[in-house]
Amino acid sequence: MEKYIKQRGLGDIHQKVLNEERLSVEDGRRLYECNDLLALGALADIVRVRKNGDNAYFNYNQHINYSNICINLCKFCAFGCKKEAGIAWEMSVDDVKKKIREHLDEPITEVHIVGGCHPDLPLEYYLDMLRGIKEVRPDVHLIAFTCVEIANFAKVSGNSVQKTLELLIDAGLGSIPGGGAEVFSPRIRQILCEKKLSGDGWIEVAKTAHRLGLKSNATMLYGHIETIDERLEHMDVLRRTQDETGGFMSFIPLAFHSRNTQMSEIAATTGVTDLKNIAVSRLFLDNFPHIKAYWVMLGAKVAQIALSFGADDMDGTVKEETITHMADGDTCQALGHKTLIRLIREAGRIPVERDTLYNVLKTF
Ligand code: V47
Repeated sequence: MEKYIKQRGLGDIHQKVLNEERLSVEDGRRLYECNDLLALGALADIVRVRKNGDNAYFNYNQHINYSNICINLCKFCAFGCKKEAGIAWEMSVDDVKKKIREHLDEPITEVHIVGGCHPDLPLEYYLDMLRGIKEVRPDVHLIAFTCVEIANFAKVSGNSVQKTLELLIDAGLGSIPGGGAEVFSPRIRQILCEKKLSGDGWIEVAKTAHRLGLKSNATMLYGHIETIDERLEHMDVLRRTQDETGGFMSFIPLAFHSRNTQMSEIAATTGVTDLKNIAVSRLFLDNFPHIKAYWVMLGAKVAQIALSFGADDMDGTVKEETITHMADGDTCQALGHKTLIRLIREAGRIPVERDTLYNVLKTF
């Protein structure tokens, strides 16, 4: 394998990986420019094994998208809409509790809650939602509200981000999902989502959360108009933040789905691009414990193959997802744990059921 990687001109990067030396942005660029996927996979696999052995994680989770009403109306999003739009919805706390009750007979350990940036729902609504879920299912971990939503709650309620987070934690918030990061580049944000919280703002919320003891994830939306340098810049900001706080658990590259968005002319990402983003992120983000291949966006087959390209996590059972599916993602709404276990086993990995914070619950 060493000879093979050397022949692809990546011998020096291979040496750095073996020595556990940090890769530079220039190294990252060379990795993205390399079209030998197997060489990239072999390199990324070294880091995956070092960090996670042969474990590949999944969890039993349920997604709840409580409202799609959003003031940002990002060009890449088919989910968010104005209050007046025919497709707008807003669940009451009772509706959310009903969704939780629907799955009470299943061993769900995590509820993942995300919505749009609503113009006027009061902070009390979100606090009641967390408390309400805990009433129905006290043991469940609540990974809820992206950094962008949390900044919006702070703005609408007039509280600081720190105070907002403290109130959410009191109400049952357990950790923060990685959405809303998109690509931090101001150029991209100006073109795609100018109303959205800036990259700096997103990082500030994540840092505040980490200071309060919360763990969080980070995403990157790729496959639209971003350049390779913008992807690397995004990951570099995350890597520096992680050096400072250590609060990130996993990085999740999200493949852009263009249908029903204002960018519907953009073709779907290819398998090569998907696997490259998994492999390069595994190599570049040396201080992130986990790289997640989110099957909802990658499709179960590519997500399974991603386990040989640096990923060690497939996310979970999900149950019902609307963000990708409104952009016509063609994966199903839920995967049974048996399917996840089979996908992981056939990839040659050990299926490990985890909780949100990556504590091992069961090894299969
Ligand atoms: O913030 C929106 C992205 C994110 C589209 O933390 C789109 O474990 C593709 O962040 N095509 C929400 N992506 C999903 C998310 C997530 C998913 C799974 C696990 C975790 C985690 C986080 O989806 C949004 C946005 O970045 N998104 N529209 C689209 N058309």
